[in-house]
Amino acid sequence: MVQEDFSRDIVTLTEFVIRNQKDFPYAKGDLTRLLGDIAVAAKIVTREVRKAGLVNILGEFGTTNIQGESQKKLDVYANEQFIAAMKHGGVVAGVASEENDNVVVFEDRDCAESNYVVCIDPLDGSSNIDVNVSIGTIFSVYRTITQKGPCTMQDFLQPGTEQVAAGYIIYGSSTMLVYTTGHGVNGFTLDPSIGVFCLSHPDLKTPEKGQIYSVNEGNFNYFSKDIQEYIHYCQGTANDFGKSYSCRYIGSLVADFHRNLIKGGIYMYPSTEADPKGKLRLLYECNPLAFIVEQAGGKASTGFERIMEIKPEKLHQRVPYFVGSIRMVEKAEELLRHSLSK
Ligand code: AHM
Ligand code: MG
Repeated sequence: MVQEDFSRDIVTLTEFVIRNQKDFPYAKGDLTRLLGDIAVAAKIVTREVRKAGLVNILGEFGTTNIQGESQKKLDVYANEQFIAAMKHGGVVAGVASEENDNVVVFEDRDCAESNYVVCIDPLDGSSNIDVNVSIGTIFSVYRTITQKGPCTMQDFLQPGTEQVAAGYIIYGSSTMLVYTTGHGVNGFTLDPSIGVFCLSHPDLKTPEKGQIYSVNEGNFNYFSKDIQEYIHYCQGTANDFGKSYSCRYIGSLVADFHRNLIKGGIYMYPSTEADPKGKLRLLYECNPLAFIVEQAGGKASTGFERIMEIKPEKLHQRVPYFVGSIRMVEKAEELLRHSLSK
């Protein structure tokens, strides 16, 4: 008799999350459901991103968000898709989104009694939407603190150390979903032929040091002397490699972060005179990527303190951001501290 070989190499996202439910000490099945809902919304957004240019989804929506940034049609579309996916899933009590002034509280019974809230940047890198450059989604999951009834603001204003899961989706030459629950980082690539996220980057670790620095150097003259000094360090040869680093800056945080995570590097969005808090938002940009980078062996800092230890004061709070390979972030911190002590 011929023995059939039914083995296969593919591990799907769903299979992987179920297999690792033991890593997630809370209600079994809820996180599986939540990640599944996020994955479905990511596929819907991928579909729209892939046909952008062919259909009428590029360009301005004609509104601005609370931060005064004009909203693109895809920003608004992605926001609706992710929020709808989480509302229908029934395991999320509310969502804080870059695109909404206030938190969206789900009041129906299933949601109100659920244990999680999500902070999300539904489509990061908006300025790149219209020009066919990689964009992304960033998300962060917290357990609710509010005991009874609908979630409240305090559920969202928790330090990053309280995150129970975080991840991002990159809509690049392929679509990838990368996430952590605090037990390492795993990456899944969407196989478009079967419409399934498949494990492609198991147990991701970021190099301790790299040769890439990512910063908007157009702001150089507005950076403080110590930041300028660090940039000069990156451009010089007095480092472990004896040659200047490469500057790579896409202007899509997810894409810059993802490249540096894999190759080794540092991404910076420091404060400027005009923006003493920098540009990036703590809750749905900095904290989730900080959780991921730390789980991958890297570091995320304001230059002076660990990002994940900041106690948020408001929803759309901004912080200066240095994230990436541990030795590179430490070097930036060293120069910043040094200048402070002068
Ligand atoms: P967004 O959420 O409105 O897209 O803004 C965040 C983006 C990041 O993706 C990117 O790293 C940064 O803003 C780029 O800003 P700048 O154009 O000032 O360099
Ligand atoms: Mg953003």
